[in-house]
Amino acid sequence: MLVQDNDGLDSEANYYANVLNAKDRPAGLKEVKILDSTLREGEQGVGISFTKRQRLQIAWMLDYFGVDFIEISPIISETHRESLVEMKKAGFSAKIVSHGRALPEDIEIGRKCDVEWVAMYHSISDIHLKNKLHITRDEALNRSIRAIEYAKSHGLKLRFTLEDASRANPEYFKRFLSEVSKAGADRISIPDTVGIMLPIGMKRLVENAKSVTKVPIDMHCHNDLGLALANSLAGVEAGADQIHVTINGIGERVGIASLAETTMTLRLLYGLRRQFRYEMLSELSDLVSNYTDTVVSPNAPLVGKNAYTHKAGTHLAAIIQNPHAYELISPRAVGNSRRVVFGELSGKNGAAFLLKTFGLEPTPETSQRLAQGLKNLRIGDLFELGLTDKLEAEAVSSSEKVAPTTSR
Ligand code: HCA
Ligand code: CU
Repeated sequence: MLVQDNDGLDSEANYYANVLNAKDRPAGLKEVKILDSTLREGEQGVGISFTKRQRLQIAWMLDYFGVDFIEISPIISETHRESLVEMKKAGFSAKIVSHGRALPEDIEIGRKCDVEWVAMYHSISDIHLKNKLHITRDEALNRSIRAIEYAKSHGLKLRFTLEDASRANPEYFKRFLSEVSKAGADRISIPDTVGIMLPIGMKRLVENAKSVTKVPIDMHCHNDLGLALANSLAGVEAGADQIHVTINGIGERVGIASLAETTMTLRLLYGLRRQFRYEMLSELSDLVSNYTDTVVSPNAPLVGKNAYTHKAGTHLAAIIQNPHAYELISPRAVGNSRRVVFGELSGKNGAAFLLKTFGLEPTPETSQRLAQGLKNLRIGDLFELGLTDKLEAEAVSSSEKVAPTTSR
């Protein structure tokens, strides 16, 4: 095995980048929690509907992976309610959250399933109040406080979500937050429901929240502009201590931050020392894509098929010496695997590797000729090979025969 340094998680190669990223952040950041909403937000994704068995298996695996909360909405259907009950019976370490509207009847459904935590949401933006709920700001607040009091009077822990918070009037947002906190919310979710925020805006929003409440804050960021993870992290830097994710980032429209990207970024770039089973990430991703009709993009970070596929000969030459030349972390750290594409970009290093794989002894001349031959074919990528540990070892010995390389 070529990788010796903890799969690159603490690679020295990243030193200067880490200085620029200011890796050593305040101790608080080492405490970030993860709420997985694959079974709630995820099921709101197009084409996604799990069976009870699938839900239970996903929950088992998420619990084993190490998330703090698993969210599901028992108000959707009887099978969702039954799934929640089974999840409760399974005795997970993760806490189960029953998600619903800020209405006593929704809270009651969760309560009957014997949950400790309920989550309730209420819109607070003017567009939602006017065009979705047809109520005034005061009515929205009163309704929410009544729901919180109902939950509290039944001894439940509750998270209150200020839906569409990023587009709400800032004064109303603060007033709402402080009232909700006073009424007894145990956590508060500040979602970017339509994915409109920039990281700097999200930081300000959380700072505004922090100026009026001490209740712990969740980040729930939608990915409409591809900024879900960046915005979640900005919120965390401003003091939020939990991020909502789903496997493969699935959810309403284009979804929210993904479990893999979020947990690995926290580990790699923020030095979070949580004991997540990162090596399950690819399996979790495959599981959800198999259970749904959703294909994971080959370009998906960490878990995509191309995340560890190397093509240019110069890259291949470098990674067979030290994979961290072009890989942040080892594929095995996230349960993925390394591949090499052969074709017109292979160069003499790729050609030498290929000769060796086919049982031929590469020399500088034969490698050069094969490289030229691959180029002359003019058909781009020819084929792809999984790079096992054995092949890697052989690759090193073949590259030593071709060295020195002039292309770097
Ligand atoms: C929804 C809205 C929500 C809630 C988020 C949360 C959002 O679909 O119910 O409860 O933290 O994006 O605002 O997903
Ligand atoms: Cu959402």
